[in-house]
Amino acid sequence: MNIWSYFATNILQQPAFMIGLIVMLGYILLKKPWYDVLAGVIKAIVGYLILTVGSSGLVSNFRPVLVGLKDRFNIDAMVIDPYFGQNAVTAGVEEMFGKGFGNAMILLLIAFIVNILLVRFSKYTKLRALFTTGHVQVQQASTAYWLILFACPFLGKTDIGLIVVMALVLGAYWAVGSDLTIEPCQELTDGAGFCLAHQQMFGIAINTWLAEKLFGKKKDGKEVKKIDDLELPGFMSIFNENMVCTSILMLIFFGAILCVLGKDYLVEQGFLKEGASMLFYVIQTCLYFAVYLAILQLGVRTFVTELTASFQGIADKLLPGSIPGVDCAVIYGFGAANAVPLGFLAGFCGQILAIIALIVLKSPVLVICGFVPVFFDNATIAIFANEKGGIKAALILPFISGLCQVFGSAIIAGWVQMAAYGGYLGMWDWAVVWPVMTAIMKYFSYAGIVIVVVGLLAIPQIRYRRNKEGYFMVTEDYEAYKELKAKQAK
Ligand code: ASC
Repeated sequence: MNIWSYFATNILQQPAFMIGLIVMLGYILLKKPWYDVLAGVIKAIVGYLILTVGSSGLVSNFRPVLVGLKDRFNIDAMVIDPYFGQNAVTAGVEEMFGKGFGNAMILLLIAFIVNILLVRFSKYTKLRALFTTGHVQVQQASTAYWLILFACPFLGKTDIGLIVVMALVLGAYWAVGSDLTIEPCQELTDGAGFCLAHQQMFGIAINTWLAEKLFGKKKDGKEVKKIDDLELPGFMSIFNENMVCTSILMLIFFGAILCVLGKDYLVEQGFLKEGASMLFYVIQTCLYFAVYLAILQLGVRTFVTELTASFQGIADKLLPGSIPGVDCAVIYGFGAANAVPLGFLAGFCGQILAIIALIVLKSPVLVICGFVPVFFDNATIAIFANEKGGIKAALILPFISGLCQVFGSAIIAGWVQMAAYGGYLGMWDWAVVWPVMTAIMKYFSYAGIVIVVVGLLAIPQIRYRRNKEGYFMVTEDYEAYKELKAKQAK
């Protein structure tokens, strides 16, 4: 148990070291000389840590701005954000269910083993993706722990039975969800060899599909207009450059919110020094958005090639046909860079509209936007939507996603009573997919658990049967897959 918990806290839950371990293992299996292994591991860990500086910089800089709205106007609302959700579980699970939080971490380990086994037996399960984003797994294990305890109180008699059932559900969700992102990621990155293991995996699959179906190639064969095809006239052309575009959009958007919060509030909270210039504080804070995005992209460039090159060793020897699932921010290094700020803003409009609707409808649960769902989900969805359906899809689908995040979270967190503890995870899959799974388990009890697990595991089977030839080719030989797709399209 001690070894497990040492491994869990220091490696499994720290994606940088988890990725480092995977790279080391992969290169050793490829029989690389020791110095190549060492260099690869260092680049992978440093690259991932750079990515973390970017993403946590964004979170720590902009979360207080959004949450500030709640304090400033004294709204009693729950924040939809993974960290607030995590705090809510830690604070409430004992009181609600009489079960300690420690079990949630054992759940994480067993669910991860379920994921590995499902991929190991890909011949039968048709699952190809390994989850590597441990910090996200911690948040999801906590929330799943609560949701399943709520849905299936009858499981609670023995801890072992409870955890095993939970691990089956969660492990299947991890394996099936990340697997769903394989084709969208491979097509977007031209076969870079990774997929996403995050909190909007079903969201990516569904929105990519919708983008193609609703906004994709027209009947007359004309290509759709993507963000990068947009030729803006005159002074607007400066928006073509990502850094300029992000900076200006964020200056307008966060600048307005900071002004609404007001100088007094900012000084009171310690964000702004007494007597400092408000104007330059606003400018600097907002421009940091572009700074952290640039850092994030540097991190991606540093570690992705190491990870995917070394993973070949694991795919050859240990987990045939598999690829690693990584943080959603990795995709910001690919696709149209301007989809990131645009998706964020579109998603934010959706969330605000939904929040206004909750207020008007006098919902018992009010919601405040958290930075992580509004940014990381919607920017990610926009990148995929733009690729398949162009700029319209990249604006409309994240907007709808913003509505789903708020309404879905309000409904589920109100129902399972997590709202009372101030937060809910709030990311796409957890606002849309998990509420449905929770409801099925709640109303059909044991049969519900079976429906959920079998239903999840049926997804890759159906997808495999629809494209037997290309299914494993997409991870094993992307060039051949492209040829096959071109042939199929004719
Ligand atoms: C999350 C979460 C984060 C971010 C990060 C995005 O869900 O907990 O810290 O998204 O992973 O890069």
